[in-house]
Amino acid sequence: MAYDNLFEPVKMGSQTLKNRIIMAPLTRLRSVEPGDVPTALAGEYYSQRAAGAGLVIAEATQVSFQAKGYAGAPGLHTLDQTTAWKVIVDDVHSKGGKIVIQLWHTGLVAHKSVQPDGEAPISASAVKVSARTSLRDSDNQAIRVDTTPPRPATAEEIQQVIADFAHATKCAQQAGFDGVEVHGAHGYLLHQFWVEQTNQRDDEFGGSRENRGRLTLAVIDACVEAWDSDHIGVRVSPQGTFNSVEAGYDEDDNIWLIEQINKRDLMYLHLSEPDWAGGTPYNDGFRQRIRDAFDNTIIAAGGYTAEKAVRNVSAGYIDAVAFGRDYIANPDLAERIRQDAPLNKQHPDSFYGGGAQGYTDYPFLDQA
Ligand code: STR
Repeated sequence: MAYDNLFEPVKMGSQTLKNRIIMAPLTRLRSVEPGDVPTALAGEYYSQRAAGAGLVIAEATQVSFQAKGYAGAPGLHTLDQTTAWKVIVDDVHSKGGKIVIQLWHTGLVAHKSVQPDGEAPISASAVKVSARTSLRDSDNQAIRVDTTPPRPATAEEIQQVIADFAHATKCAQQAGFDGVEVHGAHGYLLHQFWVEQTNQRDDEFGGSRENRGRLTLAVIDACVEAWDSDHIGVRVSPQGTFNSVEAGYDEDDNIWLIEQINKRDLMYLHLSEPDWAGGTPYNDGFRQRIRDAFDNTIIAAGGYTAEKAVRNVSAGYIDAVAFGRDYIANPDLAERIRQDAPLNKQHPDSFYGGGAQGYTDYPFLDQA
């Protein structure tokens, strides 16, 4: 079998994943508003996929109402949300799956109409970038709109963001998740602090790389404090520009940040490689630098094929691979890779918003 090494179990902290094929966190914008509560359909969607995957990483989920940037993205900070997620997690566990949840604050990638009191969203500084977000029309369909300009977070708001990540981590633990992934990637709030383009602060959260990395590391530390290091992972997207937030192409800075993350002895590091969004692919030299900087499990995502995953796992650069769009369209993706079977056609029109169509109705191999 060509893809054998993807089917070897792998450690994730003190847990063991049955294989190395992971469902990437995928925004689907199907939650109920107001309240940002995930639906029962989400339980079906995730458990369909969790049965075969080594791990499911649930979609990016708000840590507060202020953290919201997209209409239809779920939260995990109220009792209603926690209760709804628990049903989903129980469903996944009953199918023998594992599931962690990605937590985010979207920062400037937001629209004032989804913010509490219609206020301007926070960011590191009042720097507007040409990002797009998504609202809902009267039929609950996703509509793309330009983001509205951000305002700089106050010192108190920064502390509140840190506390909100810790609170959401506690909610995740209560809901029964197998862990939490901090979204430090893709031009969202933590990344907006890390990047010089969007961070022009002159306090201890701006300027040097120590200062620009401070929020990401403080959030990780707060999540570890709320649960423990064995259940906290983090996603970063070094060397890639997303949501028009310029990554900054200083490899040394990015390796420095990974080294600081490594000191936290986390469950995993999740790399989002630039090429899925049109960026320059990593070279092996950079892959090796990341491997050398991080001792625990490394998951990589971004334009991966099974071939590329086998290669990078064999070389020791990564331990597991996460697939995004292929997992939207193929609930049994791992089994299809094992059998080298063809993949379903993707329907991008139903990626964001809507209901069961394009969500829970992609056929399994034995139904095709
Ligand atoms: C970027 C990467 C990430 O971490 C989360 C998301 C989810 C929402 C996506 C976003 C993506 C890319 C831009 C999208 C947005 C929904 C609407 C927006 C596709 C994948 C646009 O249509 C421009």
